[in-house]
Amino acid sequence: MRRAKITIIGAGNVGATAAHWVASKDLGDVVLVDVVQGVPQGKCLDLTETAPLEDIDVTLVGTNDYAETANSDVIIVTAGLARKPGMSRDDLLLRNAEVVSEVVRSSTQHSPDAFVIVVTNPLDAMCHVALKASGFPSHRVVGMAGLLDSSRFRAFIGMELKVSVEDIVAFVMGGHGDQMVPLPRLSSVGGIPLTTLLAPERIEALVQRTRMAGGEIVALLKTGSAYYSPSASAVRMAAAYINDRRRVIPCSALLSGQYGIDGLYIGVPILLGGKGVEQIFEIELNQDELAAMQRSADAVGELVEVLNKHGY
Ligand code: TXD
Repeated sequence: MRRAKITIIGAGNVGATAAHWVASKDLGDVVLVDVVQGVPQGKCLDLTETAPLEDIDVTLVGTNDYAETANSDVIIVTAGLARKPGMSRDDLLLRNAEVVSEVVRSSTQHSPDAFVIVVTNPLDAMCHVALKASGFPSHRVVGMAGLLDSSRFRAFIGMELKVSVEDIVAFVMGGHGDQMVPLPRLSSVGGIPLTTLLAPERIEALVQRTRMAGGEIVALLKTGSAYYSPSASAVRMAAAYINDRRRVIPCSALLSGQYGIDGLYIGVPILLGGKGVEQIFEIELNQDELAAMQRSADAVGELVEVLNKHGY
């Protein structure tokens, strides 16, 4: 059987760590691409030299040439600038649109059947850029954000209740940014509603921390943004596709009327399997939650308008 081939574009913190997760999970062969000469090659060589220690057989190739990515099953897009302290995700918009457009066009030419996972910020807007640059159907272009945001929410609930994160389901929808929509009402611990386990003000504090979790790490690191959990989330999504896991997870997907939103990428629960986005779940939201989704969609819509004006 042919091994899965996973192209990761951007050999920075998220991209290189994603390569590490792919290798450590033996998920498939990796091609790591960057504009910077030597860095993807050096990082892949270093990872290759861990293979004897970790007892893994994956091949890792670092390159600056998209020809090497040909016939990839999955393309993970992390190329771009990371947020600096004080910089909003939206400041990155046009700079990263240029990068994402270029790298998606170059990579999808060589892998016309690939599943594209966008990681670069501002996330939901970059999904639009990737969709257009690839010309792919929308079920093969998704964004990674909700899985990370819900993992952060789960981690914070676990820390608060001192219980295993394994038993925690935390629900986060909406755009990736300050407008995300964590839903405590649909979150639970071992099947017990979160709202019966914690006081409303504690839940609100955890929700706020989840909203600001990316910024919390930027403020601590000072020279970059989070990368362990973002890369792990992207690789989980790649695994769901490659192994046809049919997982139900939040991802940024193109909506066509669900939640009253049409033609915008936004975080929603999807069924992620071997065909990509196989279903978008439209769950019942109360009025406040729907309004929060709409605010989130408006924020994404504004960015998409700017992108459209600039030809992306
Ligand atoms: O939840 C999420 N979606 C995110 C998104 C969570 C964390 C990080 N998120 C975003 O991912 C972040 O805001 C950035 O937009 C990307 C990548 O973050 P990372 O921390 O990996 O940034 P780095 O370390 O600066 O790496 C970016 C790499 C770097 O090696 C550049 O040389 C490369 O991208 N780069 C390119 N590669 C190929 N082609 C082009 N044109 C290019 N431009 C830059």
